[in-house]
Amino acid sequence: MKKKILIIGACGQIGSELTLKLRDINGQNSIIASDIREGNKELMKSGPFELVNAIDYNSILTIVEKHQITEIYLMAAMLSATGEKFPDKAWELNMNSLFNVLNLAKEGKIQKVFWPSSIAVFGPSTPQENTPQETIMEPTTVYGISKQAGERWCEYYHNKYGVDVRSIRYPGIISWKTNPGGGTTDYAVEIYHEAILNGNYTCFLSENTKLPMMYMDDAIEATMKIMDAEPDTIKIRSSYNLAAISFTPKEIAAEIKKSIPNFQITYQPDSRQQIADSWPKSIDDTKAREHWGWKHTFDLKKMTNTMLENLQIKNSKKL
Ligand code: AKB
Repeated sequence: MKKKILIIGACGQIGSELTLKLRDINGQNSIIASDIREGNKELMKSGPFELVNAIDYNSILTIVEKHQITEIYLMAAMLSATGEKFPDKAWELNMNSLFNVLNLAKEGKIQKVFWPSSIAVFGPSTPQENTPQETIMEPTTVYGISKQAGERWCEYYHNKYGVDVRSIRYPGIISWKTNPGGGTTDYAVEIYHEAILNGNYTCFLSENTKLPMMYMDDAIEATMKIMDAEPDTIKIRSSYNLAAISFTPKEIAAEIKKSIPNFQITYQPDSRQQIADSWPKSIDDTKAREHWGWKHTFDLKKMTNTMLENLQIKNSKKL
């Protein structure tokens, strides 16, 4: 059967770049983008698009049957900060969308599922440095609770029904094309935009808040790598720890200053500080590296140069 992928949440930060990359590799008609609303021009022009409500099983089923979908990447979710404002909605979206997709796989309507988990599955009682794959997990956000519960359900569907579901725990993802929305790690994207536009940034986390982060290209590479791996190399069916870089707002600001010497940062921590304080500072991702060959390529310096160069070009085109 020919591989045909449906991406749900294709207009979001990760979904939009993942869609474009998968279309480059597999051909535009093999990748069906879908979301609750239309996305940016580049995405909409790049291939087929369907409107879908991720919490409505029948709306997904209709698209699966229409396009003879074999794999689903479920990228729709409400992130940590917005989830705290709308706990019921976050739970409904994050859990029901996952059940819809897992059930499609259980019923044999699709063959493979990618579902992203997050470092938000960890909590204040988790060891914060080099957080192990298996450790205490007591998340304190609705988003984190939904991701942790989701991980258990993924493993359950794999063990009980043989569902081929694969998952990674994304850290904060940094990119210049599409903005993130509603996350605690979003500052690490905003800071580059503000550095280029205004030369200063007021950070909503305190200067020494260290968090695990990753440049988008690495996140996309990891996603494609785990999905292409032979099934027996995927030994963890809940979700894999995944790491690249860890830094604080002070450290990213210092790196930006190397290119923009007058850049100024000030700190006004808000409610997101408490979320950040409950998460790991660095992650041990040995198992992902050993089992399916994960490795990252972007460090803080390379990522900063790439972000600043591309945002300069993007902004000069707007003028
Ligand atoms: C968030 O900040 O909520 C997300 C995440 C770490 O999953 N970027």
